[in-house]
Amino acid sequence: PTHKSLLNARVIFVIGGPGCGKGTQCAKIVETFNYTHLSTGDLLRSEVSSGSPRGQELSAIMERGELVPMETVLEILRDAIIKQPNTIGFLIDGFPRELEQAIQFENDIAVCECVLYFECLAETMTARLLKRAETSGRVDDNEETIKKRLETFFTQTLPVVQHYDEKGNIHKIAAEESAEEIFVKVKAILDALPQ
Ligand code: B4P
Repeated sequence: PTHKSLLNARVIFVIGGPGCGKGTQCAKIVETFNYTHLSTGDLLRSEVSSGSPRGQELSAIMERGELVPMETVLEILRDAIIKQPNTIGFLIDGFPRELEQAIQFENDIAVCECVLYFECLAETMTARLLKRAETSGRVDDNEETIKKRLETFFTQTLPVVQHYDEKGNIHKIAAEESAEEIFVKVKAILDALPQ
């Protein structure tokens, strides 16, 4: 793979709408492949639970279903990446969520080898998130925020899909089935990457 600047590891972006199953698939991927899973959502939530002033601001943005500022995301992502100097690869989950994040990351941090895009109907994603809401305690797992998160995805993240479509390094994975069935397709894609 082509590597650049900060690291000597493969970089795979994992994107899709809210509730498409990206976090779920990443958890399965790391059971089989030796990659490091970094979820920007999880990183942001741990910044929130640290109780820092910045955390409070982030929580409010997430509760509105909007994107947090790019500089913040890139900073916490870069910090997390440099803590793993020996990994063979990064699965960067929930990123990039807007075209500018993709361009900035690839310019400043590393080149992305490929993108996994989980394609799912809005109704399916909504149903999954409402189910998760019963137990997650997440400020953004409620009907109103879910609507806004979907809208944010369609307006801000779909251009990222189009960008990598044009570059030709995106894998679109139908994500309506069970997590196990979806993982069979994911594994085949990752097995086929050059060693
Ligand atoms: P995320 O944490 O990324 O939240 P998400 O989109 O809901 O994905 P998640 O990984 O949690 O859920 P998944 O689809 O796996 O982002 C939260 C917020 O953080 C954003 O709204 C934004 O404000 C901010 N943010 C994050 N990254 C950012 C960035 N780069 N830039 C700016 N802001 C950023 O799973 C959902 C549910 O579906 C689970 O309960 C799961 O069990 C279930 N599920 C999964 N697969 C299933 C399947 N196949 N069948 C049935 N159920 C399934």
